[in-house]
Amino acid sequence: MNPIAKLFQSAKVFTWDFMLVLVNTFTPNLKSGEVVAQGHPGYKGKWPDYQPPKDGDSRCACPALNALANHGILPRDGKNISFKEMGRVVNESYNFAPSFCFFVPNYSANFMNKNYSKDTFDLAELSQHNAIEHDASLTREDTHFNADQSKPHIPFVEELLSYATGKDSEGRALLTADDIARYSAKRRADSQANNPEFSLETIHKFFSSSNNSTMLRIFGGRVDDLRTMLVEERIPEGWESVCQARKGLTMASFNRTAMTVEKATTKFLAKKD
Ligand code: HEM
Ligand SMILES: *[C@@H]1O[C@H](CO)[C@@H](O)[C@H](O)[C@H]1NC(C)=O
Ligand SMILES: *[C@@H]1O[C@H](CO)[C@@H](O)[C@H](O)[C@H]1NC(C)=O
Ligand SMILES: *[C@@H]1O[C@H](CO)[C@@H](O)[C@H](O)[C@H]1NC(C)=O
Ligand SMILES: *[C@@H]1O[C@H](CO)[C@@H](O)[C@H](O)[C@H]1NC(C)=O
Ligand SMILES: *[C@@H]1O[C@H](CO)[C@@H](O)[C@H](O)[C@H]1NC(C)=O
Ligand SMILES: *[C@@H]1O[C@H](CO)[C@@H](O)[C@H](O)[C@H]1NC(C)=O
Ligand SMILES: CC(=O)N[C@H]1CO[C@H](CO)[C@@H](O)[C@@H]1O
Repeated sequence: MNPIAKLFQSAKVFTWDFMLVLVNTFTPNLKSGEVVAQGHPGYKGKWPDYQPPKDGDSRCACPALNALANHGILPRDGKNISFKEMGRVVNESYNFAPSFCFFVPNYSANFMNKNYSKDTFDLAELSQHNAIEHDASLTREDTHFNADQSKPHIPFVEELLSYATGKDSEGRALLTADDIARYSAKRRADSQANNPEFSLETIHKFFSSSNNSTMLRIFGGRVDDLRTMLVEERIPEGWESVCQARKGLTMASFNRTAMTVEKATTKFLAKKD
């Protein structure tokens, strides 16, 4: 079976996700300012206080999860987190659909050989190489060059943001799917050329494009907000997810963006040879 089809073989989660797609289609979107529900951190753009990680705190290769710990929405030390808690806060803070927020933590529990319902983990455990974490990332050096995946590599982030060609109605810079794909193609070509241990299996290409597609679907590609998120791993003041679907960003909808970016990346890579 092809690896992406295999990843999605869980019929139960898929049926659930599809029902959420229908609910999203037939219900009005959430209003601006109400994407985070009342009573939760981030309601009306008021995020709890940001503190960068201290020595000994646990962080991972995911900027969005690190940011939740930096704001104290996940434990500030990044330790002893339950899989359910991770799913819940991703749902509440970023408006990912509950199907996604079960599926990815459950997938993570499996690669850590842990039990989804009763075990806990430290953020650093999410960075296991070639589980979800992979080579040619947009914000991290390859594990071969830097075993510490907990911090962004700022030159990559700045270079990525410099690829932005879009503009919003107020003239602010926007990263488009094609911009991300162009930079991604560059990162893959560089890693392939320079990293003797380079690997990027189909499944990791898909993960990499998924991770990028959150930059579009949750951050709207806005360069200012992405810089804050990717450099400081901080949620900007007043920020809320640009996804206003009532049940959040579904796996199906996310997949469409990921596939678009992946196709464009392949196209840009092909042009280079
Ligand atoms: C649900 C739990 C989540 C898990 C377990 C997770 C895990 C990961 C991991 C392991 C990586 C590193 C992949 C790599 O090597 O590049 C990553 C990257 C990333 N994730 Fe997450 N993530 C989660 C949720 C999110 C959410 C909600 C967002 C956005 C709001 C997000 C945005 C990103 C971005 C932008 C990257 C960077 C990609 C890169 O450097 O190329 N993630 N995530
Ligand atoms: C969650 O992970 C378990 C353990 O691998 C897997 O068997 C199960 O199918 C997953 N649950 C769902 C509903 O996908
Ligand atoms: C981890 O968290 C659980 C509650 O979620 C708590 O019972 C346990 O004592 C904590 N363990 C450590 C080492 O802090
Ligand atoms: C996880 O633990 C629960 C509660 O002890 C148990 O019912 C379940 O079967 C375990 N799941 C797996 C995948 O081992
Ligand atoms: C997204 O970024 C990854 C690195 O995480 C890169 O390898 C992948 O090609 C990118 N996919 C895109 C731009 O869609
Ligand atoms: C990054 O990679 C995988 C694949 O979707 C996922 O587990 C992780 O949550 C991604 N980041 C997302 C979806 O934001
Ligand atoms: C994601 O898209 C691919 C290609 O378009 C498709 O084969 C796959 O079934 C889709 N998966 C989901 C979850 O929609
Ligand atoms: C932001 C938020 O809380 N989103 C959703 C999280 O999951 C619940 C349960 O499905 C939804 O009702 C919320 O809308």
